[in-house]
Amino acid sequence: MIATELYKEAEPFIANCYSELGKTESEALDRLKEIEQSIENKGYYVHTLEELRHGARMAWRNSNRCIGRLFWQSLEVIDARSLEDADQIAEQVFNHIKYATNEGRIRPAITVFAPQFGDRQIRIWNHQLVRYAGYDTGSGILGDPASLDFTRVCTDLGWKGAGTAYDVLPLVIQVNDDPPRWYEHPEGLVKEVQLSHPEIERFEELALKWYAVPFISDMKLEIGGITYTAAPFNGWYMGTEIGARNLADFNRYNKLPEVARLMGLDMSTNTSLWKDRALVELNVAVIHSFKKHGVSIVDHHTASEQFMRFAQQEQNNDRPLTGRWSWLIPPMSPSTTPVWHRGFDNTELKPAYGYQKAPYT
Ligand code: HEM
Ligand code: NRG
Repeated sequence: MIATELYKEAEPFIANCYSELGKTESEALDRLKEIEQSIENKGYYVHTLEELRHGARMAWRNSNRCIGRLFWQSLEVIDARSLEDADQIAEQVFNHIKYATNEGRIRPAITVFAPQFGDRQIRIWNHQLVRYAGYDTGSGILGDPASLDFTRVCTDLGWKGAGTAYDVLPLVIQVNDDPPRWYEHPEGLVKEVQLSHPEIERFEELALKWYAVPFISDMKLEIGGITYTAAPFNGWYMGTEIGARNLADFNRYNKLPEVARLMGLDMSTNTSLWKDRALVELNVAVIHSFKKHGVSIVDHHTASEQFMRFAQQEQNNDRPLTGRWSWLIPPMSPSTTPVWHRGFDNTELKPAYGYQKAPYT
């Protein structure tokens, strides 16, 4: 970004950020002078810890596709901007996983690595810090079909999975133009939940499981014109993400037929609604199992109620509420939630989390 553009982005960010933090206008103006000087001398400016912390929280608050935004102020922001070396970055990522997992009492957190500058950037190649591999075996896909491409990348880098349907992919880190480096997660770091059902005893025979924490690691964080290309963040799961998508989609783990068979449903006709009935019990199992093992999770009804409180809270604070309806409605029984019955303005505010091109394509 050229200098004048950078300043143009910094200005509204500092104004909003400082006003939200209860600082005076003269503090904001002083800071903007300093930023202007820094941009003129060096071509960039460096966020204070306070700006980084509040900026990352504002970006969550501005995430139109996120139903979990009520808790935006509780985001823990870990400043890792001083790290330059892939080994150190990997270690910091593993610290994040441990901190956030917290033996199941999940803490929303983001680790922010050094921002992009010119053609220098840090990238985490994984879509999520923890995700299962997918293999094309020639006679069907083993594991998570969503991971096929990235799994091939890992294999080409020299990684070899155990060959189960739930192999945790390695962490892949690239610093600038150096070749990417891969790291196996330390033993015992990745928490997983085995699925059981509160009434259907034989459910365990399906041997389903999922990892405890979603850590998105391929999005960029943009604050005041500065782009953080490596800034993995996590909250906790909404049950339907696992039960109505990851394990249920026909192009993911496709488990509805197995669940329906176990339940003895009539699968010869659509009119038995066997998919719908299997979907409900699979989702019951996900919520039940996470709770049973003390792992934070929210059901889609509670998440929708929390989102409506967030909407009210934004209105009370005279901030515009933005959202993308098609993402905010949960993928099962959406019309039973209040989110279904209203509309949202999908204007994209900044600071923001954004997509970036995969480094391996
Ligand atoms: C998307 C829930 C925390 C930022 C989503 C989605 C759900 C969700 C259900 C839609 C995902 C999908 O359909 O694939 C939650 C819950 C949280 C939480 C229950 C618990 C605290 C966070 C945090 C951040 C965040 C901590 C960032 C600091 C986002 C973003 C998206 C998103 C950027 C869009 C992702 C994309 O476009 O792929 N969230 N979230 N969320 N969330 Fe949250
Ligand atoms: N649907 C994806 C995860 C997307 C983000 N979801 C969250 N984010 N809950 C999946 O793995 O199912 N978060 O930061 O908590």
